Amino acid sequence: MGLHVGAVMRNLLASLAVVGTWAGCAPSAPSGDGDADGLANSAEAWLGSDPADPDSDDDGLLDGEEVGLGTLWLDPDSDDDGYSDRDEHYEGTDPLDPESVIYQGGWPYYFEKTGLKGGTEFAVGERFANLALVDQFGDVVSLWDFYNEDRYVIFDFCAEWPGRICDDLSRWVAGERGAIYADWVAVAEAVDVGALYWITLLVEDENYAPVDEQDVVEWADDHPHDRVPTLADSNFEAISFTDLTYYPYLVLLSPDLEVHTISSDYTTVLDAAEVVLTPNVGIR
Ligand SMILES: [Ca+2]
Ligand SMILES: [Ca+2]
Ligand SMILES: [Ca+2]
Ligand SMILES: [Ca+2]
Repeated sequence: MGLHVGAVMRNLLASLAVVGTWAGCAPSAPSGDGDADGLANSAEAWLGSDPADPDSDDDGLLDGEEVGLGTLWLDPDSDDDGYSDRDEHYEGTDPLDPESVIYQGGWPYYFEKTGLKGGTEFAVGERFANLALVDQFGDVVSLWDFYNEDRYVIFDFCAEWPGRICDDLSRWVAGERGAIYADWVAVAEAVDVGALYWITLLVEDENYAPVDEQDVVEWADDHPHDRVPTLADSNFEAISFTDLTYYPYLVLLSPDLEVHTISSDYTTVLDAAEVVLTPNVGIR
């Protein structure tokens, strides 16, 4: 449908361009393109876009670009799949097909991440490294895509071999709310509603060997949660960055992905998460 509408619009704009030529305006650029978005003011009047705003829907694509691409110039996410037209165009997914997405898991995407600094040192107040790790859908996930305005992030470094603790923790996040984690119910609820990002980084399998992509598929199947990416730290990139040696190990990050709390005791990190979440949980 979107493609069809786009084609109709392109034909219509071609007609308008002809009208502009008849009116004696400059033939090289759209006549009277006050906001320099590639559309004549007369075309914008017809399309309903803002002749004084080059990007009427603020998605990062000019009104004229959107007409060319066939995307909606008054809707930043033409196919309602959660990824903006600009982000999809940039990443090469189809902005007119909701089945074509940047991450099949629906994880966030941060267009400006290449402008972020840091990521070279693991310490409180320093930004975590921008590693690219494969998730349970086989997508390569950039950690800096989780950069945001108001949601804290927990990295849960896990291995299959320690037996119950990593397993229990992931089961708890997935919804098996056992008594041992009752103190941090606000943390689990925040993950459920998307007020806190929980990212499981699976590092070693039951034989102490690096996990492969099948291991994260199975871990995610055994501990299913729609909002939790399970990433394969197959080359020990993440665990080496942190210099950690045991599991489970939680790291709390602030929304700008700077390390907020490190502790050898994962319950200390859950406590810290509870504290930073309390205002958000209270008002939602
Ligand atoms: Ca405009
Ligand atoms: Ca736009
Ligand atoms: Ca989209
Ligand atoms: Ca899409």
